[in-house]
Amino acid sequence: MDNSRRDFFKTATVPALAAAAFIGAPMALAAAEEGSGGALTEHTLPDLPYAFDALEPFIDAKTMQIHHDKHHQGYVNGLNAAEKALAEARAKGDFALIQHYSRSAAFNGGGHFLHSMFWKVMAPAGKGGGGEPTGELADMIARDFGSFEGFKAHFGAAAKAVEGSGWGLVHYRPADGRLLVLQGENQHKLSPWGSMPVMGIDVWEHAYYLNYQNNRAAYVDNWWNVVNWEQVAANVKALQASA
Ligand code: MN3
Repeated sequence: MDNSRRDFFKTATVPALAAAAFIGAPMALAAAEEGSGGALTEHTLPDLPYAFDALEPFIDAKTMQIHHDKHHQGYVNGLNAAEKALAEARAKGDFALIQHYSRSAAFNGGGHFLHSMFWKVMAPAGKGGGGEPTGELADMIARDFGSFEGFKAHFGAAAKAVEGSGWGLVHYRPADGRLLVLQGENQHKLSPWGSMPVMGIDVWEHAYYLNYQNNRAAYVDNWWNVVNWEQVAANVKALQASA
């Protein structure tokens, strides 16, 4: 191997994607070792930006602790394992388990991405959480959904009606600069290409069952009290800036 190629393997770094900054999920791209199958990113669990009990009474401390420390950590571990297995498959030229690890990377990657966003688009009620969006975000919502009340009705209905485990989501679509309300199943299904999440509510049972049991609708209705609209607006701005 010539020296320039060797230097590439030792020093190559790739600028962080806009999505990484926008979500705030900690990750570090390591330089690729020769023969390793390519660079690996180490994903790590982000800290919660508030205490476990900060969202009470709307989301209880025990749910937040288990959700962040156990469920989200599980997706981080699963994503790291899947990406490592895919690199090992490339190194060996053995793709016998390609379907398994591709699916696992999508599921766990979706879980890590969406939970990293979820913690940040919430804040304690009355201290950054709740109320209504203002400024440009308020104008976009009125333009794209008719009114804030229309948006809330659409989003709430979508979140309540997700079949099984999933998410109510708001995406930003750079091609026409508008917001979309979507349903997501599991951590990765039903999402169209070409748009990015800027806001979402986790409606897996692990997100609400201790406090609300089977009453997902009450959890979704109460969630408006902890939405951090400033963060949602910042997520939209970050995507507009990177488009
Ligand atoms: Mn969850």
